[in-house]
Amino acid sequence: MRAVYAAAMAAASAQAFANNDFPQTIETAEQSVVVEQVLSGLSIPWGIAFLPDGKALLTERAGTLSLVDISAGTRQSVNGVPKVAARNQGGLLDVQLAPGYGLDGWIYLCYSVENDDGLTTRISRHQLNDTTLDEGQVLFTAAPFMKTVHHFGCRLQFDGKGRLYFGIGDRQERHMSQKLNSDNGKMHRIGEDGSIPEDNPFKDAEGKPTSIWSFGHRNPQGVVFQPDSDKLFITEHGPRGGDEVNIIRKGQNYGWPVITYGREYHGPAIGEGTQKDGMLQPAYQWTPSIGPSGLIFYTGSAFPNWKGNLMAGGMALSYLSRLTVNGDKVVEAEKLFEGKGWRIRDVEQGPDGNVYLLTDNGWLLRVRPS
Ligand SMILES: [Ca+2]
Repeated sequence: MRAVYAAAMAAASAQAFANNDFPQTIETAEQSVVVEQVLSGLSIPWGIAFLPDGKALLTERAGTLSLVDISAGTRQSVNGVPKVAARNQGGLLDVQLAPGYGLDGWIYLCYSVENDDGLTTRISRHQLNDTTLDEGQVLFTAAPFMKTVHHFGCRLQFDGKGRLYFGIGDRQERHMSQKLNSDNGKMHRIGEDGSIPEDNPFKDAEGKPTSIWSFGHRNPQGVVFQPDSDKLFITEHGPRGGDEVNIIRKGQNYGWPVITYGREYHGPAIGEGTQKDGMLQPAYQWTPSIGPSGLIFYTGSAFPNWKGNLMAGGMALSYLSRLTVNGDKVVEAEKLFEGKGWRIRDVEQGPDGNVYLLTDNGWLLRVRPS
């Protein structure tokens, strides 16, 4: 028995060792790829955004923003990052460039902050001078602050028409997702300057529009527009099972916690089943949960067979989910890099058309054609 155990451990550690060797050539359904390590030693890298000069900004959840020289494989710390509350799932989360970055220079950050009432998610924008961020402008602070340390959202996506979209999780108070009097459990839409668009679907008690764009969400993560359509795709974390891809439509209810394909972590069903009138169905659902993170539509020319596919990072099941979309449905799914043990926290397409991954091992990886 002991010998069997020792052999199993040796095999496991040999595999783990092999998984840490780069570059690696990996066969996938469509083609052979090479995975290279650009950076290692990061602490829960959470988001990456490529600058026009080919460098990138990279967040680590504990609160560090770095300027990465991708070709040299080096990074410099950026000063002036807002103070974040790095507690459990909270901390410095996403980074995005304004669509007009080349002209206006705005860099958007999303992170958790704390006061006496608890924590919440905040978005601000800043100018980067050399390696220092200015004080910037706070654009959005989700209400209310809460003592829980989970389900903050928050990935940022622009539509290129002056609007910024992002999700805020239910903060583990699931009833909030169905009520329009809090920001939790919602997708939001604000102006690039933080203003609330007049044509948003819901009004507050005083008749003013709110930032809420859709509701009934558990913990939205990836947010991306489909190229050549106006469809907004998101991923969200289910409970045990029932992680979802949703196509977001203005003012609609996505069901949580009334309908879900997931269950309580201790086993029982949640809510009223999987379908209900007035609540939209997901375009796809993962059971068991993959723990989706960053999300892109691949548009590059480096991988012609992946063009137009959704790619969702998976943390719980440690693979990159490549999804073929047809209309409003996901019709095919491939598990890329399964069995490697890479918890994939973010996925981005580089200006070179290669695919970049952030993993909880503390790596920035480049995936290129072999
Ligand atoms: Ca749902």
